[in-house]
This record gives sequence, C-alpha cells and structure tokens, in this order.
Amino acid sequence: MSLPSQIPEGYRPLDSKTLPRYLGDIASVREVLGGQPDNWSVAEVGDGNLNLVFVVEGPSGAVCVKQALPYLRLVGDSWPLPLSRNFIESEALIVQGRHAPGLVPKVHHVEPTLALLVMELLRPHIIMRKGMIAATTYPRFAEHISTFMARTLFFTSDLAMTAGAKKERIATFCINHELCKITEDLIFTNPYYLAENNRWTSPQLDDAAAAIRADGDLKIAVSDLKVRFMSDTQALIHGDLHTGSIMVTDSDTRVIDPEFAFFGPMGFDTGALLANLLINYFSQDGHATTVSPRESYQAWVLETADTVWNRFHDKFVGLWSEHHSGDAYPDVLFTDADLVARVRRRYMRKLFGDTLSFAGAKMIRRILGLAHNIDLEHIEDPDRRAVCERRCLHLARDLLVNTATFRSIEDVTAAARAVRESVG
Ligand code: SR1
Ligand code: MG
Repeated sequence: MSLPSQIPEGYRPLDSKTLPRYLGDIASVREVLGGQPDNWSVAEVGDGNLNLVFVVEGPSGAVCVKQALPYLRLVGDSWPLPLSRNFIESEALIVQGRHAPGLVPKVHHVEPTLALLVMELLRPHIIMRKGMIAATTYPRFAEHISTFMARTLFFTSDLAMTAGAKKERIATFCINHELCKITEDLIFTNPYYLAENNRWTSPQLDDAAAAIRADGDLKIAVSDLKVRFMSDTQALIHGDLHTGSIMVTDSDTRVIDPEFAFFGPMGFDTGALLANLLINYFSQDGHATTVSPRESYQAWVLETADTVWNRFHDKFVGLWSEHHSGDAYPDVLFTDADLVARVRRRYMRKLFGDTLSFAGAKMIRRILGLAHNIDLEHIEDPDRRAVCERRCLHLARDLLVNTATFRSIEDVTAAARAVRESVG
C-alpha cells in the first residue's frame, strides 16, 4: 500500500453522520454490519490522547473505526501530528497478527487518505488498566502477553530475518520518526528538566521532582537509554505497550494501538509492560479501602510480573532454538552447543537489563511528565497519591541507575515490596 504524505487531499475527519455513508461503500464492512447504512448506529468513544475512535453497530455485527487527527487530541491543534501513524498502526497490526495470531484485533479495512482503519470490535473486552484499577485479575494474561512479546519481537529481529528483508521493513517504519520524537522528548528528556508541559502532584512531590532534575547519574543513565532508543533497530516494537494498549476478558487478551511502532530496542516493549504493572502495584495503596483491601491484588500483580518475564524468556529462547533463520549469530560460527547456550544467555541478560532500564524511565515519565496514568491519577487525595508516586520514583531510579544489581525478575518484585514497606 502506498502512503500519502502530510495531509492528503481528500482527508477529512468523519463524524457520526458521514461515517456510515463512507463505510457503506466497503463490501467487507457491509458484510460484517449487515442491513443498510441508514440503520447503523455510531458512537465516538475515543478517550486516548491522539485519535477519534468510533463504534459502529449494524443488525449483524459491529466494527471499531479509528481515525487519526492531524493534531494531538490531548493538547489541541497547537501540537500537529502526522496522519501516517494510522498507516503505521495498520502495518504493525498486520505483522503482529501474522506472528501472534489471535492476540491483536483483525483488520477489516485500511484507508490511508482518510488515515482511517476499520477493525474488529473487541467485545466484551475492557482496557486492562481500567480492570486493574478495579482490582480484577486476569488468569490468562501472563501466558498471552508473554507469547505476544516473544513472537512479535523474535520474528522481526535479526535472529529470524535476513539483513536485507529486515532493512526493507525498517525503511517502511522509519516514517514514524515524529512519533518516535514524542517518545524521545516525553520519556527520555522532559522529566529531567523544567519542560513546559511537565506536571506532578504538587507541592507534595516538589522535592522528589527537583531531586530527579539534579541527579547526574540518572541523567547519564536515561540519556544513554535515549541513544539506544534512537539507534538500535533490534526488532519491530509496539512502541507503547502499556496496560492502556491491552484489552482483556477473563480468557482473552488483545494488544491494540501500535501507532508508535518502529524498529527499536526490544526492551522498550518488555520494559513498558513491566513499568505499568509496577505502577499499578504501587497505586493500589491509594485505591484500598476497608471494604476493598488490595493486598492480595498487589500480590497477584507482582506474581504476574514475575510470570510474564519468565515465560517471555523461555518462549523467546525456545523460538531461537527452533526458528533461527536470520543473519545474526550464524550457524557456521555457532556449531558448539556450549557456545550457543553462552551467547543466548548473554543476549537474554542484556535484554533483561534493557527491560529494567526502560521500565524505570517509563515509570518516571508517568509521574513527572506530560501524560500520566489513571492508575495514579484516579487517586483523589493528593497526599495518598504522592505516597504511591514517591515509591514508584524510588524504585524507578534504582532500576535505571543500579540496573546490574537486579539479577532476576524476582529481585525486582522483591525490591518493589521492600520499597512499599520502607518509603512513605
Ligand atoms: C503526546 S502523546 C502522550 C502519550 O500518549 C501515548 O499513549 C504515548 O504513551 C505518548 O507518549
Ligand atoms: Mg495509544
């Protein structure tokens, strides 16, 4: 599919009146919805930072329509954004759907001129973050998300792809550099100086925010990480893999919203997920009440973090031993089983360290930067919220600066428990 540049002629944001007429001309969508466009109901349900999202229902079924706006919804038209992110999302969903079938929504239709994507409506799924705030456990989640991460990252890396094929895919996703720049600024730069859009729970966290802005070791660690993010094309990453980008039921898990996708370091995805589990863990103390104590839920969250990493590790290594068809670590050099085991251990140790470092950066940005998480934001009492946030910041700094002291995921979750006991 060819991609239009800037705002294509013919682009217009659709609404509940114009959308059914547009969808009525697409056979695959008509087939899902049934009946006539005049009878379809449309609701705009977008509550994210960037796009319009519609649910369209007909007599036989329903679809989800996502349309990019040429500016950041969170801030307004003073912050322009490329429409091409919608094309990136559709390309990423197609690749992820191929490597991790059943773990992303099905794509029905892609329309680059309108920056619009028609997808399977996920029902009765809810955004995982919302379920976690309500202390709902998801028994299949660790199994599903570890499969998603292992398969999408492995099969788009040099372990599975030839150098030429991978570079061609890198070229497709390179156009997403403006969304990468958002990440580079919001995650790796802005929380570490007084950037215009930063915010935090004030005055409670003024001292912690100032300490982070004055922390030289932290600035070096996060800036090294930014270089990795900008220059390491390790695999096709989702690019925004937090619990708001995951929809769940008791038995099903789907990863949505890969509009930040590009070829970057794998640890950015595995770290995003870990960060968001840890943020939720710390936030539960702000949601606990006598009728809804959260200790057992917190135990589930940390257990999930352990299981996700351990299963991801084992699945990734399993894929490597079964499907190694890329140009990295050529078989002609690795004929000895001990050497193969050694190089895999080394690779996975590095990926684990990256995961922790990126997790630390992601936790800090959600507390001191522009875009926060409702896990913490929905804690109404600012004093209670600040206690949870201070604990997050404490662990996050340790993950970023003292990464090598964590030898296993169990070390990380033990440190989370210890921080919760000791920082207040
Ligand atoms: C300016 S967009 C803010 C954030 O929303 C998305 O979910 C990404 O995390 C981005 O950094
Ligand atoms: Mg998003």
